[in-house]
Amino acid sequence: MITLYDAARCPYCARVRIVLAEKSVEYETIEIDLDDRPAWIYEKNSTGRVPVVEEDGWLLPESAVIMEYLEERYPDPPLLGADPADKALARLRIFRCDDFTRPYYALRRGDDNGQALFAEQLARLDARLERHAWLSGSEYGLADIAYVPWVLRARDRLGIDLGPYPAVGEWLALLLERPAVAEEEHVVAGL
Ligand SMILES: N[C@@H](CCC(=O)N[C@@H](CS)C(=O)NCC(=O)O)C(=O)O
Repeated sequence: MITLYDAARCPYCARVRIVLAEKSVEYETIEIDLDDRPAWIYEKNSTGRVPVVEEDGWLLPESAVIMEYLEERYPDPPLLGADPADKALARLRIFRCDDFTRPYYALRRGDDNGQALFAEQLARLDARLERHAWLSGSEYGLADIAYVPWVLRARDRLGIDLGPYPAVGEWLALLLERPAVAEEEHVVAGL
């Protein structure tokens, strides 16, 4: 049985929750209070961060690595396309996701240019999704899962209007048809 060291409000944990749900993997959750993290969490991950998964004493931190691990460990349904070019592109998007999330955090902190920087990232995402329905290549997959937790939180926690980004709005609507992603909308609503 997999244990997920989790925090409801953490978008990195949300990535892992979505992948586990897509693959119908049973797991137990240990909720970590991010405002008062237990000292033992450093024994699970030297950075003290969540998510971490544990399986029979084996520990794995870092959401992007965990997503790939789960993809290999539970290949069905696949979330990384069969085509090497699609796979590479999805990995590239995940690798560069920080370019999207850094401005999100700048906005959340109330940095002077946070609003403009995040708007620029949303416009880029919109342009990309106008050309291709999915970030992961020809089908929904890990890259879409990697980004959606921040888009949901931007809309529902930071009050960002997605109206000016119609392709992002359509992409999100399609994602929310998936129970694994819809569940995250509920999680965010409860924060
Ligand atoms: N690169 C890590 C980032 C994880 C992360 O920053 N998690 C946050 C919660 S959203 C955390 O544990 N923060 C506690 C801290 O930074 O001390 C990943 O992708 O898993």
